[in-house]
Amino acid sequence: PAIIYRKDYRPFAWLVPETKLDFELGLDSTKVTAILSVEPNPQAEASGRIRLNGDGQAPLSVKVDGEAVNSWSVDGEDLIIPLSAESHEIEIATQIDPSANTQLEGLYASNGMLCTQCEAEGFRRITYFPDRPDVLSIFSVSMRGPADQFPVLLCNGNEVARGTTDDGIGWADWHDPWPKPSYLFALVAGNLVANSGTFTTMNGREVTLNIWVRQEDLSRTDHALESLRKSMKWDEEVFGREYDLDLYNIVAVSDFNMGAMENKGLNVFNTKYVLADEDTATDADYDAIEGVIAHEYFHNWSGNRVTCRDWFQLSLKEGFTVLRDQLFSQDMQGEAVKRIEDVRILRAAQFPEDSGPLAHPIRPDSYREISNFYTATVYNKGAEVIRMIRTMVGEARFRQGTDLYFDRHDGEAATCEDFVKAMEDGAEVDLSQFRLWYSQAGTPKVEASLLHSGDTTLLALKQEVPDTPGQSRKQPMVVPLKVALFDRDTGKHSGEQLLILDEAQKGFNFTGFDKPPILSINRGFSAPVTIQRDVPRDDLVFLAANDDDSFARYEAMQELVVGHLVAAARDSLSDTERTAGEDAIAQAMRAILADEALDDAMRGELMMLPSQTYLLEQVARDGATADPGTIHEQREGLKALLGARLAQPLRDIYERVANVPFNGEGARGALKVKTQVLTYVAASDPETAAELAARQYDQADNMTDRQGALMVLCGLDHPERTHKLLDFYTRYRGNALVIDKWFTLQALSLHPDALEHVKALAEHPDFNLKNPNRVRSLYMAFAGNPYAFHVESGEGYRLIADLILALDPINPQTAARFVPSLGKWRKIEPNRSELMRSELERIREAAKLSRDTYEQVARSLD
Ligand code: B3K
Ligand code: ZN
Repeated sequence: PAIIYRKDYRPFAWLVPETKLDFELGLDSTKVTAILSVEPNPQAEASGRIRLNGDGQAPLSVKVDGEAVNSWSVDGEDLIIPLSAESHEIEIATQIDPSANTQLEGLYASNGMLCTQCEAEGFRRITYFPDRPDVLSIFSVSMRGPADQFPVLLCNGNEVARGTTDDGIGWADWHDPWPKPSYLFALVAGNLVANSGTFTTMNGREVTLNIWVRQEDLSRTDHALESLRKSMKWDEEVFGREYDLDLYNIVAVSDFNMGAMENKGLNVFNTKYVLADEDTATDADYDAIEGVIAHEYFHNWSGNRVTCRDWFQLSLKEGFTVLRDQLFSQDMQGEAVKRIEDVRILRAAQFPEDSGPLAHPIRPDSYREISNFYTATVYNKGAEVIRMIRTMVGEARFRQGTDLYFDRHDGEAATCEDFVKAMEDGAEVDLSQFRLWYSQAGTPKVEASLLHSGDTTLLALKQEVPDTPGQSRKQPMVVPLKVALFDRDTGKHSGEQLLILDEAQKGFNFTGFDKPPILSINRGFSAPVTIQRDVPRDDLVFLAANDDDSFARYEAMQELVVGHLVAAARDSLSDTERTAGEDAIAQAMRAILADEALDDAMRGELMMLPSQTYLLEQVARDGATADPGTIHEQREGLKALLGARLAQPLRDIYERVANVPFNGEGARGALKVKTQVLTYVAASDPETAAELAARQYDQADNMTDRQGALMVLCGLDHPERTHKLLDFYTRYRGNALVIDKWFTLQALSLHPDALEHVKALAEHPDFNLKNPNRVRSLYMAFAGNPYAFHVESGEGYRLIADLILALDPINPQTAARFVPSLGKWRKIEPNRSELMRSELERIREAAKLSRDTYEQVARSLD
């Protein structure tokens, strides 16, 4: 497949001021008539024809200015119509089969309803159109279909009229006053009910809010509705953004390729990010719903009012909107814990991407299939990059920058460069060198060392941006680092400072210390870099107990454990060092358990050991390879050791938190700590853990408790495991989202037979390759279970490769998402590495591979 380059961008030759769409709806056959009013684009080179994108269809008829034309031709999937350089009306009829659309792109059937997904290039599967984000049009839509099947008919914007004919055909006309690109188009037809409410905007506009679901799900929509209201209010207060229609519809569908979609006035959501009640959703589920509802709402400005010029600019809307949703959730859920969670996600998903074969800058230079670039780099690193600007200029100037950006580019399709320029002008800052964050891939490494003499300490910083595919010899970046220096005697620091490292090496002097101070660096994770430093263990123990920056406190604990486990996994620990490391970690953990000033939500974070995936990345640093088996053993060994040594304090704390009533003060933190404690007990004393977990399961009055208990039981070879899994299945049978959890818990488990369990679950009657949530619940969980996925025989790799091959013809976008798990092969020890690589080769050899999967496999093998 052809490679598309950012440098090749040209504006489209035509403008499409208006688009009229007519749908005759049916699950198996929908007829679409599109009327496009077009005129030559004065900003582009004139052309004697118009190219309209299509995908998998043929025109039934083509008319220009009311006259049928036969002179059209097809080039690849596109339709080419000869056209003189003046205004015209083009009318095209097509017919599609939504039931046969298993890719879930374009118009498709789900559970008897019809819905759409158009970003990035799905609209061309509905009708021929210039399907690119820089062509903005005003859409009017008419639709009709059997009223009993589709009593609710929704589209973007406002409903103009609706009715039912005598012969039972329901119809509706919709109009969206805001010009938009085709990727924001949406249509929904089905038997749905709404949880409705209102929101009054800061200028007094009353907006009707609807959360549309199937009747049986209605009782689980209050949280989504409330989250929407909070998002609308917050965006007014914090970014000055007001909603711009009288209606905001959200529809939940159970077959969906990702989380949700920000279509103008008609968001389509995965049920996973809408439905919640205490019996079926965990605290984490509640938070995720709030975050995704906010994210899609915030897109109304960062994405819809100001959209992207081309798909290389994706981070313009996604990076910025992720930052906006993170800041919102920090305000709703608490800043400290939210920041730690966001960094954990970045490290788990983005760092491996940045150090692997799929590394790309947040603004990529080329792609074959744009769906492959909805990545943690574009989203999460994109958010970090804008967060750094905010850190450097401060909140007030940042707001001046975003105000100018929205004002300057409202109604336009903009670029990342436009955003940076608006920031420079609005926030009054020079971002010339900072722009490198948009073009250079790879996670910068910063080396920090302290040199002390007299009363002066020199902090020496060195940075290096590693080579990535297609990019070597990189320029030094602008790295904003928040630091504080703790006085060894008083245990205090005299204020946090922001240091800007913008050269390959730079030194900073601090005076007034009799002894070498203790360095707290990259506080709040002010820059998305890895810090490398030689630091005395005792300093980390001190910071883990005392740092006043919550993130830095968490980080000190992580650094302590990572340093120890990486050395252990590399087999480079002497017996004395091993003992010293274990003692230090146990001492730090004991202090965390005992700290009465600490709230439990934060305690739960501090108790969490670095994941095996993160450890693997650290072991495989600088071209080394890692043995996942050893990492697993060492990490489990440490857990068992801590569980045994801290048995009493762990039991005490378990009893305390177990008595905090659900929904009472501090309940969320208590629930988190409770399950954390169980994971340590499970490693050191499985029999006691099974007993505690079984009781926690039985007494649970909420899903957080129940799922936590079942998670622990799933890892144990104990009869309670079987009992509770059966109970859970029976209790929640028929509730797809909870049954997804049932699959996931087994696929993610530490049980020695997890791989066998996954193979059996793939044959379970509830398993279904056509439903992305179900596929992810089993196989994404499995691919993220390092112990089971990396079994020495290579069977785990084969399982994922077989899945990719089976899923690719059904849903290529979802299939391609599994490739990166095998693409890690260069970081793994030689035997396993060879097995992984040969599975990738087997996939590449397959007869008919989608563009999605082909691109990911080819890049992974390069
Ligand atoms: N913009 C959509 C993602 C579309 C993915 C297309 N493959 C959801 C979001 O980021 O809000
Ligand atoms: Zn988004």
